[in-house]
Amino acid sequence: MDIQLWREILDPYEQAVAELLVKFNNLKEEHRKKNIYSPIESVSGRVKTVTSILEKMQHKNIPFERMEDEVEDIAGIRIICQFVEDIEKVSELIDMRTDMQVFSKKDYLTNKKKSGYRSYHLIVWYTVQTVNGPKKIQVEIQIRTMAMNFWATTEHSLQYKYKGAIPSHVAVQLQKAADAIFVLDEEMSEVRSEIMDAQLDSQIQTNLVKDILTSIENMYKLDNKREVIKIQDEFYRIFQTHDIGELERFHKQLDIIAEGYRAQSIEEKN
Ligand code: 0O2
Repeated sequence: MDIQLWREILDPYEQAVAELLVKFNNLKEEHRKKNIYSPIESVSGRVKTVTSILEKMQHKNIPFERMEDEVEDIAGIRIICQFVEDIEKVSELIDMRTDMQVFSKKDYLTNKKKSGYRSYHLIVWYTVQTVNGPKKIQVEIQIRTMAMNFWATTEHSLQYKYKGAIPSHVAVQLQKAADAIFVLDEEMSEVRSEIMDAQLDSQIQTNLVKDILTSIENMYKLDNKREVIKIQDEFYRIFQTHDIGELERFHKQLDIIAEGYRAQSIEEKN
């Protein structure tokens, strides 16, 4: 096989990863804009390297003609969550989608791997549009918490270092670390609602401040500059009180004032 053929095979997988990154980041962004807690903390993706594909084929005795059917993770998306509970939520969001079809699930949360690995894997069908028409490919979506990801990333590097034969004393240490990660995730779950509330408050404040400043800027463009400077000073005063309720009231008042400014400006133009 020559290099050109590999590129041709892998191109649709590159495309799928790029598209899915945009889609999952949009999903996260949509939550943020609507002031809803996002179960997605971050998303990354990769196309498996040729070396890694060949190693897997060799390890599992997969003939070349079966590669695209049997190497399920040529395209891989990793979704990182803050809490274990978010993993199920993300999985439900994926189940609801019509642009990908889940056809297999691997639950390494309830059944952790011998290595200590914990994660939730979905294999989905995803169709990319290519110059040769639509191509349906498999994508592996790994969903795990930040803590699980920390463990998996570290262990993966060690697997690479020891070429899959991690010495037993290191494996024992990794098992202990995996147990500690499990406890950490459980403890974080206990303060989940408190953390979520704090994050939502901060998100609401960020969106409010952005809206208020846009309003002030728009009013400034419509003249009455001295008045608008007074409004801005009032905003800074309220901002310093750290009172979201006050900020919300100010935002509502500002909407009414801005509406008045707009009406006045239309009248003046006519
Ligand atoms: P890379 O470099 O991430 O591409 P199976 O025969 O079903 O047990 P299979 O087909 O590899 O094995 O599927 P599985 O177990 O769902 O694993 C797919 C991917 O999950 C792996 O891809 C890893 O990314 C991750 N994974 C699975 N087990 C472990 C583990 O013990 N430790 C770590 N760190 N990651 C794991 P690749 O091809 O191994 O690697």
